[in-house]
Amino acid sequence: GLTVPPDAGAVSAAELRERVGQHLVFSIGRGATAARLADWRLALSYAIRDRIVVPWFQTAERINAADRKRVYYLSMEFLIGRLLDDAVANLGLESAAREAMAGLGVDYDALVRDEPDAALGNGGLGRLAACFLDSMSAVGVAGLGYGIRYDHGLFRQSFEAGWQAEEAEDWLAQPHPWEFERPEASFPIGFGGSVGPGAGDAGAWHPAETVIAVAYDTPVPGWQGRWVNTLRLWSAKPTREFELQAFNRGDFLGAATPAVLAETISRVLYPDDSTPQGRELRLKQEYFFTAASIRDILQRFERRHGDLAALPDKVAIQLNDTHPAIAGPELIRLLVDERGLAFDAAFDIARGCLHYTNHTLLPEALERWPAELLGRVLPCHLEIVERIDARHARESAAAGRPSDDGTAILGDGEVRMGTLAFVAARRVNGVSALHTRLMQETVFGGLHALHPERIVNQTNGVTPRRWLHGCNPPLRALLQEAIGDGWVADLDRLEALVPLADDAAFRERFAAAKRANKVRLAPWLAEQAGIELAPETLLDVQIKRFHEYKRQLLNLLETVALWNAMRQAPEVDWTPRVKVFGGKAAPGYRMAKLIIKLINDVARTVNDDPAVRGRLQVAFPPNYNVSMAERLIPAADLSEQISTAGLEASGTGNMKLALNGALTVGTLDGANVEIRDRVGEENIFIFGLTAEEVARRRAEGYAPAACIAASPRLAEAVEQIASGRFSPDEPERFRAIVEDLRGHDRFLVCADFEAYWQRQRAIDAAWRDRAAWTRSAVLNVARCGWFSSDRAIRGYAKEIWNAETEF
Ligand code: DL6
Repeated sequence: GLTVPPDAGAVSAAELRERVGQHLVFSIGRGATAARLADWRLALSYAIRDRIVVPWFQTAERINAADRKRVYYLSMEFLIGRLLDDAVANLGLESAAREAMAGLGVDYDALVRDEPDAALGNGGLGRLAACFLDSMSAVGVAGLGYGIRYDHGLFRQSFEAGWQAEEAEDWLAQPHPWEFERPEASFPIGFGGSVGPGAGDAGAWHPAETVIAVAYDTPVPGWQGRWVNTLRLWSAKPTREFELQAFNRGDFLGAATPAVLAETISRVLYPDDSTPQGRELRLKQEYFFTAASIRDILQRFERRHGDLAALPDKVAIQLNDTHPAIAGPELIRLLVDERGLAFDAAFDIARGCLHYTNHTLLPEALERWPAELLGRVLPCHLEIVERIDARHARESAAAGRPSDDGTAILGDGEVRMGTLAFVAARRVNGVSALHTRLMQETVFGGLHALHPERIVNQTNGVTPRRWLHGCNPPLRALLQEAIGDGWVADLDRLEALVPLADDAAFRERFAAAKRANKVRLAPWLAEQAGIELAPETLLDVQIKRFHEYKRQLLNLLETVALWNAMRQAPEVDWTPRVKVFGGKAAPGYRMAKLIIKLINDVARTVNDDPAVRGRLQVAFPPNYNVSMAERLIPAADLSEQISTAGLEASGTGNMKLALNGALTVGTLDGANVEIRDRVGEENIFIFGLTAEEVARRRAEGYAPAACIAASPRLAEAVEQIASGRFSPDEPERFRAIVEDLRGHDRFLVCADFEAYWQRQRAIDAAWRDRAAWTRSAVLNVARCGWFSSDRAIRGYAKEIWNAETEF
């Protein structure tokens, strides 16, 4: 029979305190008097981790005993953030942990804040992977995440005279208490070399270079510790640490070279978001973690099962974007070269297991590798890609499709990874209803015609544990009193709040929770950005990666126009606002970095201007990350989701903010559409061109100059930027921005400006009727339960993976 885990959280404060004391001495090697905050944090983390290990084993036992289908989530990025508070909450140990630490004279909150963010991701795609890990444990999917254990995660951002500067991030400088090194779980991974005659036959590939992938496992406890999955991250190690002969010759650098070269592979996360990487190292990273994961998956399967044809019944592999798309060729290679299957049989097995999530339609973000590079780094895989392409062409021809329908994997000397992932997958999904429809109609139109059943939608979601229960204690407490805590594991229960939106007393308490979050934020915002946040001020936030299509520039132009309007009409009773920007730009993305500088220059000008004091302030706290999001989101009143329609695949920040009672100002893009459908048109501020209108405007030959000429406030703002109003020391500084706005404006900032301005003034007015505003905010919370990542994971399990959920 199955062993049911005991209540994992069953530990008293006294017992926990005892365990922390023991870990401090015996795991950290420090006495209480000498212990620093980090020592206490590590000691508590180990004591908490102890509570996870038994349920972790028991989960594995249950999965094995029931021979459950396993789900493998392959992702180049996991943007996890801090783990201590999350683990404590999942185990229901908050009061025990607080009491235990208070008894030891240590402030629990300071300890939580001491933990560095695990920032092994860039943005949405990586954070989605982290939410999905949490939800796979919460609903009880037999899931395992695979990724890379980067020594350095996403860079630390600072501002030097308003310009973004990047510094290496250092999350492993102190011991990382959540992981277990598994030196026995390691695989040699080859690169380069040659393919012997008869490629695709046994042992045909002779790599020139080999590194070892070593596993590090982190347990991922679900809600109430009922189920614990694993995140397995691979680290690159040399096959030989050290060249002793070189050392003996006195060549000390040469002696260390093999280690340095090998370890380079897992050294650093590529900081680029939505831009392709033409770098050989990036390709090696992708193959490195994918190959190690596929071998691990096959090994686990073969320990229990004999017949490889049963692989699709027992294994579902989800490719998070195309970064692990080499999984198809790799799995086929292992089945053909090392297991002796015929190519077609191997292809069918691979296609039975693999699934691919697309996260962007931006042409420049779709991965393509030069065939020459792929052939050099992975010669055997290039040959397999050619065979997959040939088979795809045969299927296409048999279905009567023209041979030049643009769906070939190889073309123009490149390998199109999106096409490869599509062809080798059983299901391909988009991440919002609109995005999925656009996939079918545009980028994957030809492939969709050939395989009309393949593309399905799974709208993104966010974990309610971190993004409501964890980050918003005042609202959590109010919800507990009003509707209990069933919503934490079943977010649809928030609907019970709907009638309370009309209850004035409840609204007052809801508004008080929001106010408490703003009061909590204020000192931090003052310290980070020199801003005074009064609780009655409308807190307007745009927090996300910097990209032109996300249009931080539209928000900034409106800020400048508002500043002008306030100066020109000081007698008007303006609605006071603090605008917060947060986000990083890829280090090589010049335009995004120039926009960051412009925001900082405008912020300085506006914040120094006594004419708008107490009315308009602009804050740009540096180094936006998961922990900063956890601070800002509960306090926000207004959520800026203003991308050019058709370009934001989904968004997840939009869901987090609405779930915490911020109203959205947004375009009909990505999941904004579904947020509107749920919260109701009257509780969201939609503006601007639709995806269809954007396409039409572009097809007609869009000219931004006409939009600028038609809007005196936009013209004034652009002219001020052009003339150096915000950069008197260098009037030409923002020329590239101005020229682009006037001449090209690829993301239709000017076309949407007036609609956005009007919407913002409607928001100013709406803020003045606080009862109505709060009513809308309550309804946003009440109706956003559907955006739980638990719902998304149940959808994947049922409609894509064909896998069971335990809870
Ligand atoms: O699906 C997660 C997330 C979406 O919510 C965002 O809309 C989308 O921009 C983002 N994409 C990426 C990078 N894309 N690539 N490749 O993070 O995915």
